[in-house]
Amino acid sequence: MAERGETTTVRSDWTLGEVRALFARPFMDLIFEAQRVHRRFQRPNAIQVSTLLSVKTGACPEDCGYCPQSVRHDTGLEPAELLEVETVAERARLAKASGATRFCMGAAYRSPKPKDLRKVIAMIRAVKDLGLETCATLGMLTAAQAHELKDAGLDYYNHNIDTSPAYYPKVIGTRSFQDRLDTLQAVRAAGMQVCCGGIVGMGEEPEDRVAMLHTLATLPTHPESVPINRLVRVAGTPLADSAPIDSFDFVRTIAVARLLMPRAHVRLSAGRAEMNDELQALCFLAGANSIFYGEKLLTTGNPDCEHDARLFDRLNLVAEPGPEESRVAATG
Ligand code: SAM
Ligand code: DTB
Ligand code: SF4
Repeated sequence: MAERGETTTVRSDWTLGEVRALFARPFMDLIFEAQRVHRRFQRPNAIQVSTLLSVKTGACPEDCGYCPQSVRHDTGLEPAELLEVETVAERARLAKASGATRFCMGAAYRSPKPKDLRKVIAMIRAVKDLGLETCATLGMLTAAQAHELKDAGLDYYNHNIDTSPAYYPKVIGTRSFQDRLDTLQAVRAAGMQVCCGGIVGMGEEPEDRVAMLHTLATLPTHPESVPINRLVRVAGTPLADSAPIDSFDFVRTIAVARLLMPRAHVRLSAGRAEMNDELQALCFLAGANSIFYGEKLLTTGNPDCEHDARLFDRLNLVAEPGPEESRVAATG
C-alpha cells in the first residue's frame, strides 16, 4: 500500500493542499519527480501526434473571453459553415501522410444541432476508415448525442474545463463550470475516452492553476488526454492584453499535471508557436507527451511541420504508433 503523498500510484483523491504543495516544490525537484513518474507510466521519448481541423469556424454564440471564434468579439475572423465530408476526409488523409495518428475535428458550437451532428458523424466514419484515431470537440452534448458519437466510432471527445471553478465565471458567462462537468460525465458514460484540460496565461492566480488541475485529477476517472494550452492572445478578444504566464510556471503546470495523472497523455497544446525549442524540450522533460501537429490549430498558427520534424530529430523523439501500427505490433 503506497503512502499518501507518494506519486507513483494513480489516485483520484488528491487534496488541494497536496496539489498546492507540488506547485511549491523547488523547480528542479518537481521536474525530476515528474520525469521519474513519466518513465514509470509512459514511453520515454515518444510523443503522441494529433492534427486539428476546424470543421465549422466562427460565429459562435458563446462569450468565452479567450476565443477568437465568439460572435461577440471583433477579431476579423471569417466564419465558415460546416465543411463537406469529403473535404474533411482529404485533410485527414494529408494529416495521416504527414505522420499524425489522431485527427481532431473542432466546431464552434455551443452544442451541435441534430442535422449538424449527422454530418459530423459521417466525417467521423470517413476519418476512422483511414485508420486514424478520431476526436471531436463540438461543445455541450446530451447523453443521447454522446451515445450517437460513440456508436459512430468516435474515440475521444475534447471538452475543456478551461480554468478553475472560481475563475471560470470571469472568463465565460454563457455556460457554467457545471455544464462542462455534465458533458464530461455524458461522454464518459457513453464509453468514449475523455480529452480535457485547460488554458493558462489568462490572468488567473497560481491558486486557479492549482484548482484547475485538482478538478481534473479528482474526476472519478482521469481524462486520457490532458491538453494544457497557453493562451494565444488574439486581438479583439477580451483577454488579448493578458500578461503572458512565466515560462517556468507554465512548465510547472505541465509537471504537476504529469504527477497527478500519471497515465494521461499531457498535451503541449496551443501556444507552441510562441515557444522556443528549448522551452518545448523542458515541457517534454516535465512530462508532456503529445502535441498538435500541423500549421494551424483551429484558427491560429502552430509551428510548421518541418520545424516540428526537426525538433523531434534534435531531441531524438519518436511519434507514438497509431492504431494500425499498434495492431500489427500486437499480432505480429
Ligand atoms: N466550441 C467547443 C467548446 O468550446 O468546447 C469546441 C471548440 S473550442 C475552440 C476548444 C477549446 O479551445 C476551448 O475549450 C479552449 O480551451 C481552447 N481555446 C480556444 N481559444 C483559445 C486560445 N485563444 N488560446 C488557447 N486555447 C484556446
Ligand atoms: C485544445 O485543448 N486546444 C485546441 C483543441 N483542444 C480543440 C484548440 C486550441 C485553439 C487555439 C485558438 C485557435 O486556433 O482558434
Ligand atoms: Fe465557442 Fe468554443 Fe470558442 Fe467558446 S471556446 S466561443 S464555445 S468555439
